[in-house]
Amino acid sequence: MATVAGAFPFAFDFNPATTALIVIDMQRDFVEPGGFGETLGNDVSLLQAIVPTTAALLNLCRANQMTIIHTRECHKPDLSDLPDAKRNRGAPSLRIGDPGPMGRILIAGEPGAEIIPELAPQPGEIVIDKPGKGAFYATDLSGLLSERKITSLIFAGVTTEVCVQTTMREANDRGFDSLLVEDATESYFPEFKAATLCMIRAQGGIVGWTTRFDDLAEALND
Ligand code: C5J
Repeated sequence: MATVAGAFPFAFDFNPATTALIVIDMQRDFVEPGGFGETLGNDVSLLQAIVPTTAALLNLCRANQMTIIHTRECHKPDLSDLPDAKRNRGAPSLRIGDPGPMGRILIAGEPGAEIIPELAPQPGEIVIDKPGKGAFYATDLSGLLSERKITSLIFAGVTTEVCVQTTMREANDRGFDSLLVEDATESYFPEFKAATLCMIRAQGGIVGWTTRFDDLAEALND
């Protein structure tokens, strides 16, 4: 067992053998200029700032033989898994499925839907393509976790208040203990990230726990 003594709202105990790291949607479409995030009017440089810590987190969990899962928010090329409500929402300069500088926006197999090279999955790591914001919706994630007897989840990725928070809430309702690494997650809106961290750990950890990367590393390196 390991204990993250500095976690909020209180210490987080976990067994690395039954814990998975889930890195949410660190895709070129969200993190690099020219992708979906920028078409929505966002400053993607904010998200680029967490790449070194997220890479260190991946390496820490790999060194501790933990299950590693990466997710990608993307849709089938025929858009059969894209509800009109999602495609037509808002006024982006390019919609999901439209051709952009990195191929069709958020479409599986296109360059923009790939995970950024700095955080590329290694052989044997699980990659889940998801059509929703939550990683449990319309995917094999539940089955993959139960096959591996996973009971705790460590989260990183983007964006904090959308796909990360949605997936943590889905995980919480399914009985997983979830820990979010504060400096390995980011939002285009710093105030939304701050609010999400508060919401997760409020009321005695109503959704889960949060921690700084260094406190998690200390727990695993002890
Ligand atoms: C968004 C995500 N923000 N990965 N997706 O649309 O959070």
